[in-house]
Amino acid sequence: MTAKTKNLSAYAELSGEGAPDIRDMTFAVAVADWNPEVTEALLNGALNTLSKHGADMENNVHVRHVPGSFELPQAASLMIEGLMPDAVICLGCIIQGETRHFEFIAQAVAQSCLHLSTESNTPVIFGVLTTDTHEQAKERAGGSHGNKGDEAAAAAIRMAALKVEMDPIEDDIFFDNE
Ligand code: RBF
Repeated sequence: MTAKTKNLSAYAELSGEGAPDIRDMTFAVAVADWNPEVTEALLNGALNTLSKHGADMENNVHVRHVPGSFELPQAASLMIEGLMPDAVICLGCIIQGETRHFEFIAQAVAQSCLHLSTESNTPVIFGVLTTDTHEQAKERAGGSHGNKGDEAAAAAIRMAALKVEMDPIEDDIFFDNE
């Protein structure tokens, strides 16, 4: 199946990769309130996927809302500093018809998420829909094309597992005095 035809929620299966144990992993989710009916659906998808794969939803999943997608990278940065999560998921919806700055905002947010990811070595997942119309956004937020929130959470799980795998083993810093 090509990326063009694949339902976004199909990426959340994680079966081919072997499902990592995420009970002890911490996830931060930043959600933009612009186009809220879309971003709430993205949030539901992301939370369902984290829960389905075994995240400790009460203790290890932290959700914060921001005004719009432009604020997502700063929210991600603050959450990395404050919570030291294994991954951050940024959720937003930028619709071309609604702003002449569409491309500036979308590119700025994408670049900032990538930059923050590599600078902090904490995966920052770009779960932001960038569509021409509101209808297209709804199709990708629990509609006929699945849910981008599912796909973003699955990407966060895979990258968090990689981060944990590559972290220096903590045991190494403890010395046995005996
Ligand atoms: N934020 C979004 O997440 N998606 C949008 O489609 C969107 N369109 C906007 C259109 C206009 C005219 C303005 C002023 C803001 C828009 N924003 C949108 C909000 C933006 O990301 C940010 O929150 C505000 O510009 C404040 O910095």
